[in-house]
Amino acid sequence: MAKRDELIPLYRQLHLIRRFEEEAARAYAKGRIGGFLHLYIGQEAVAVGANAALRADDYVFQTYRDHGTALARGSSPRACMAELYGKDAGCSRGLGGSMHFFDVANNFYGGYGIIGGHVALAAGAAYKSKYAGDDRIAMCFLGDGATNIGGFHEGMSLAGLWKLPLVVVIENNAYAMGTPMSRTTAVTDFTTKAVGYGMASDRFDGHDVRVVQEHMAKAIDRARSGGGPTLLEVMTYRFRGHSMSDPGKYRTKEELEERKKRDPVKLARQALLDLGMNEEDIAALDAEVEAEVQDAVDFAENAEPAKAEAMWQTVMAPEDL
Ligand SMILES: Cc1ncc(C[n+]2csc(CCOP(=O)(O)OP(=O)(O)O)c2C)c(N)n1
Ligand SMILES: [Mg+2]
Repeated sequence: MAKRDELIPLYRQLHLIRRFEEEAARAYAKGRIGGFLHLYIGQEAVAVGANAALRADDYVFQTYRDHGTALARGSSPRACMAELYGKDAGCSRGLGGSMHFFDVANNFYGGYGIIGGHVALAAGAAYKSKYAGDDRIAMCFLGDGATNIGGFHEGMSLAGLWKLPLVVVIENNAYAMGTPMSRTTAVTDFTTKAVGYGMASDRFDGHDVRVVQEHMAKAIDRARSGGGPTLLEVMTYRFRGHSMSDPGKYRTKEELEERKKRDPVKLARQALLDLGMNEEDIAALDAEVEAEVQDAVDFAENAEPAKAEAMWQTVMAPEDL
């Protein structure tokens, strides 16, 4: 029973992220959302499993594929959808869009377009924790393609040297845009990179949310208890293109279909059934999620556009900060 009760909110989050992004894709195709839109569909168990192991006051950083992480952290679907629509009620006041979600209240610190550059920022947050003597840890998500930028190595180097409470999570979805890992990286196992920085590491499958939660918890405990940083490589896959404009010609239909057999939302749903939850109760949960996503779309459609003055208010720190 306990296992089932623990899985229900995780399934709900997985399903919410999936449905949120499916509706975002639809709105994008209708021209309601401008700019870029990078979907997390297929990778949801990474963000949800991680969040289940984190504390609400831990610091979380992500690259531009950030919707799932923000929603898992607890950002409201309304504020997230409004951000995609470029509305003032968005989590970045409509100024950031898809790539730049930010939600201080939920300790979600972005949303960055410069891939890998944010590892140094996350190391900074972890340094703050150590310096202040609090026990908040920092978690930084990045893609397989982002490990070759300077910021990644700078952040890793200081984290290892100063034994910072940092967990660096490489979401290895096998591609950087259309480029397979074999063409970007000389090693096949990212955890070997941890050795050079004196960091612990772990590598695991990212499709079963419970497996993710379990492995994340170990790394988080290590960071929180003064054991230093960890590099995690989570094996995952994105079911959609890199962005909405990617026809995905670099992979075969067969590869995609094979990978979809390990859909994290379906796996969690099946696990609930195996744990004795009945179809009707799951359908009721799905209906709740459906209403929440529809409400977010309606809210975003009707919200006020981003305001020019917000740009000035957010460039300079307010005097009372
Ligand atoms: C410093 C930098 N160089 C190049 C780019 C262009 N770019 C955008 S996404 C991307 C690939 C990222 O792949 P990965 O890190 O594996 O993330 P994924 O899209 O698979 O989630 C690149 C090279 C960028 N945003 N920043
Ligand atoms: Mg990738």
